[in-house]
This record gives sequence, C-alpha cells and structure tokens, in this order.
Amino acid sequence: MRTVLRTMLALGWSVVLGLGFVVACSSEPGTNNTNSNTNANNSSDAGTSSSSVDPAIQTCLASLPEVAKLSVSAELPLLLQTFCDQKEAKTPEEWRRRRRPEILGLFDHYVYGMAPQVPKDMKVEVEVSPKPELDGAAIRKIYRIQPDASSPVIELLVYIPTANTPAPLFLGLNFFGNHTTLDDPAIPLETSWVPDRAEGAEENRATEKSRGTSAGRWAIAQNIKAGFAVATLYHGDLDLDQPDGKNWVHERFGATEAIRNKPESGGTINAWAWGLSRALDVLVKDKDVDATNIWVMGHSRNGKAALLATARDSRFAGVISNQSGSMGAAVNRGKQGETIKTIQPFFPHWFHDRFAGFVEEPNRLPVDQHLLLALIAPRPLLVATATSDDWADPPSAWRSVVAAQPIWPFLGKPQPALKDYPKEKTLTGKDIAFHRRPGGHSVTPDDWAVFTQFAASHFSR
Ligand code: GTR
Repeated sequence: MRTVLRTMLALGWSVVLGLGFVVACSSEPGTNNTNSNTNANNSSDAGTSSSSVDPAIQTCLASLPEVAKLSVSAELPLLLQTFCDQKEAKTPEEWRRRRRPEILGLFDHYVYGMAPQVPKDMKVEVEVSPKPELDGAAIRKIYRIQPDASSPVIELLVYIPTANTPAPLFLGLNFFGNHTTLDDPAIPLETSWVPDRAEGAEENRATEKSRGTSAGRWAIAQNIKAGFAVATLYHGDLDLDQPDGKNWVHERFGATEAIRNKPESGGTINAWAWGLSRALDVLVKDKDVDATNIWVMGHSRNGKAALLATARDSRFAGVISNQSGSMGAAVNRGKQGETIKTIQPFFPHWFHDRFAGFVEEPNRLPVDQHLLLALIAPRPLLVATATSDDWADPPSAWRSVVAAQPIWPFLGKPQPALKDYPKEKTLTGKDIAFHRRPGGHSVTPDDWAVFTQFAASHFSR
C-alpha cells in the first residue's frame, strides 16, 4: 500500500494493538546506520561492528577501480583471498574483518548499490484477527509500517500458528500483493500498480478476482500445520518492478546524504532487501514469533533479494533461495540461460547503474554469486532449484554452492564436502544445502515441505 496510512478497517478486526507505536530501529547488524561514504561501513557480520573492518580494506573500498580497469578472469574469484591486497583470510577473524566486508563492499559498489540507512523512528500499527483463522489454526496480523513520517506504508501480512507460539517464521516478498497469497476477504486488496501478468488484474490494478491467485505458492495452511508462521509483503510496496528511475527507499534512506536522490545509491533488489529487514524489525518484537528463528524465503527475483537481505542482516536465522538464478544463487561464470548480458538490459533498475559496465565483459566482475552465498555463513542456506528451469540453470546454482561451501567448516560448521551433482528430490548438504525437484519455475507445496524440513533440522543444532 503505497498511499498514505489508511483508516483502519474496523470491520472484521476487533483488536487493534499498539496503534501508532514507534519502533526505534537504531541498529541492524549487517547494515550501517550512520552516514558514511565508504562501502566497508555497510559490511558487518554478527557481532562485528563496521569499526572493526580492517582499515586497509576500508581505504581500498573507498576508491575502487572503474569497471574498464578491472582485470578479466573466467575463473571464479577465490573465496578467501582479498581483491584489495591478494591476502588470504587464514582465520575466521580475518574473514570477518577483511574478506567478508570486502566482498559485501564489492557487491555494493559494482552490483546492487549501498545498503539504505536504517530508519530511526518507524511508525507501526497492527491489526489482529478477532478470532483464530484457518479453522482455528492461526492468528492473522496485518502490520502497517511507515519507515518515516512521509514515506509510503508497507503492509506486512502474518499468519501465526495458534498451537506453536512463539513460532519460527518464514518471511518473503510476494510478486502481486498480499491478497494473492491467501483467499481471505479480510486481506486488503493491493491498491498500487501491479504487473499485467498478475492474475485477475485489470489495467495494472488488483481486483477481487486476484484474491488467493498465488495461494499455492505460499501454502500457508500447510506451513501453519507444520508449526511455522508465514509473513509476506508486496515487493511493490518498496519499489515497483519498473525501470522508472523512481525509488522512494533510496530517495529517503539513501546510503549517504551525499548520494541521496541519485540513481547510483542503489537498485530495486537492494530496496527489496532493505524492506525485508524493516519487516524483521517488527517481527522480532512480536511476542508470538520466535525472534531467533526468522527465516527468509524468496522465489526467483525475490530470491535474489532474499539472499542480499540475509547477507546484509545477520538477525535472519537462515535463508531459502528458490530458483533465484542469475544474480541470485547461480554463478555467472559458465552460466547457461539468463546471464549478465541478458539480465542487465532487461532489468536495469534491479541493479546499481555501474553494473551496466559488465554487460560487454561479465568476466570483469571481481565477485561472483558464490561469494554472495558465502556471506550467509555460518547460518543455514538452502539453494532450491527445479530441473527444467533452464533460464535459472540449476547446474550453475550447484557450482555456486560447491564453491561457497568451504566457508561453513571454516566458520565452525563442518559438513561433508559437496561434489557430485545431486539426484532429483534429494536434500544434499547440511548448513549449506541444495535441492532439485522435477519441473519448472514456481514454488509448490512440495517445495515448502522441503523448506520446513530444512529449517526444522536446524532448530536443535
Ligand atoms: C525472469 C527473470 C529472472 C527471474 C524471473 C522471476 O524474467 O529473467 O531473473 O527473476 O523472471 O522473477 O520469476
């Protein structure tokens, strides 16, 4: 809902909790809350503040070379060796102070743009369903989040299992509006622009016919039964999926005062990732949610944002990337299907403007997507794929997993080395895992069964 805060719909909701309470979001591990012009300050791991980034890395990131001056290499960039001074991180501490912030700084600079700032006094309202929903199995909450006094409102829809609170939770962006994720007349219809291909939409507006049209992709009742809460928000509440040059997140919360209002402050994937962290700000304060077990699930373009969000924000317990493909979980080098040459011209708004410089020579990029995966470690990561999804290219996602996986044991999460391309329907790996199901590009209830199985396998570890 991009328009102004709407009057609460009293009908259908008896309880309005915490009306107008303010969430002070002063710090977010993994992002920067202070104005600064070095990318290194956006980079931190759990418990590592930006000030602990190696000064040499900070200096290097502040004056990175122009794209044309980068060297070309068909080999995947090394996991542990720095770009800045070619030194290998030999300890977890060196990873956290040198290589990790460097990788994130390189992604910021050349690919996604710098992380927007964390709002200081977000306004939040919540409406709770008067009685349990889904045959008594769940409570529905609708949060309205306003990051600053003049920003649009982000609507977050949450279903929480009544039988399992505080509940572990899957958070994810949706493509066409919250009302598409379940056929529940109490969910407000999305009022802003939606793409033509959204089912039931007319002239880029949602209609009653759109209700529940993506329900199979969210499997809310099934997840509730499995004991998980599900929370979702429309990615268009953060930035419409259009190359229109507009982006309120970057305009209001751009990484620094100096670059605010300028396109180079970041792209749409970055704004979407930031929105996931704003939802997290709210969810960690919900007493019915287990704040230590909030997972991100993202499909396709939303999977790209899910990976970036988890890389930036160490409060997320783990992430499921479903068929995120090019500029998601799959490495670019050697990739089939969609590549940098096709994704950037088609979706220029997803990325920082500088990323256009890699279309002619993608092998100049000093990072590849296995390094984005490595930023998730030591938290659990599942890379889910589908055999016929040639555009996303599962074998390239597998190569990415194989290349990233040594960082998990390096950071204290041993697991058997991943080598052979896994058979279909086999969940392979432990803290970094891979799954491939038969079929094409989608999210199915069977996929969710794998996601919940994977997440649950980490609860007692
Ligand atoms: C495609 C795009 C992919 C993927 C997909 C989706 O058009 O080329 O990168 O993001 O859309 O989001 O479903």
